[in-house]
Amino acid sequence: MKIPLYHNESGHFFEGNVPEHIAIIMDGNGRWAQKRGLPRAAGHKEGISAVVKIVKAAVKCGVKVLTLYTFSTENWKRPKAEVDTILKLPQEFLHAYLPELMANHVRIHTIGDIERLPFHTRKAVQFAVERTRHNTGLQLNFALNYGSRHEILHAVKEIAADIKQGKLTLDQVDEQKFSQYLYTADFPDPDLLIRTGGEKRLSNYLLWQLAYTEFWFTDSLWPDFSEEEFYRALEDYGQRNRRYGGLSG
Ligand code: V0D
Repeated sequence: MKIPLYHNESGHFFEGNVPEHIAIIMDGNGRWAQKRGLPRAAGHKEGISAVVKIVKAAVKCGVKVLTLYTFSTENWKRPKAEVDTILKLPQEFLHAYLPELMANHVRIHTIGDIERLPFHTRKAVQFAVERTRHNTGLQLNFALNYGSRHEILHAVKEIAADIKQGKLTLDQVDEQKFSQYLYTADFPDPDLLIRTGGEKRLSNYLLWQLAYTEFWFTDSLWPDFSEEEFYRALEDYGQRNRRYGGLSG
């Protein structure tokens, strides 16, 4: 069924099903900077503006959950100076935009192994999670030090430990139970995955959760990704016929 969707101040207007949960791989920040002769870090900073823009657009469209890939377990392999700059971005972002997010009722959460992040990063993020805990609007998840295979292995080990301790039986382990051991336990699976920056791969992102997800790719580098293009992705999603492995229509 098509739900008449949305129109904004610029009169933009379209029909379709709004994805409840959107996951985004925000790729192309470093390349955006290099193309301009700037250090890669400048691209990451520019990426923050795009994050705010897209969060607000998602709020307007009535998206319920937005999960952004901000730092993967593989990103530690980058030059130390770049990693250090990236790990200061949450503070920068929250200092500039937390009041606006509060005004928009956004609730912040993280997925990933945040214990391994520097104290200053963790502190800033945990403060934001705490501040926004009672907000009831868009659920905004930042994947921080996240890797999907690690998440899955971690779940397997926790399940094994619970079975060993008699808290769980092998018979009880089904897909739904397994999902509860993932970082995303509280959220529905993503309906739509957007990847910017031209690459067409998953890069160890939400492997279990993306089983039936629709994918949408663009060559736009993340700092250039616009509200308009975001709406195009939603419009495109709204036209698709999702089958979940079965047949319909
Ligand atoms: C760099 C483009 C916001 C993608 C956006 C530590 C890569 C800018 C956050 C953020 C990053 C995270 C948690 C939070 C509030 C904001 C962020 C990182 C990178 C990795 F509570 N942008 N951002 N975190 N980039």
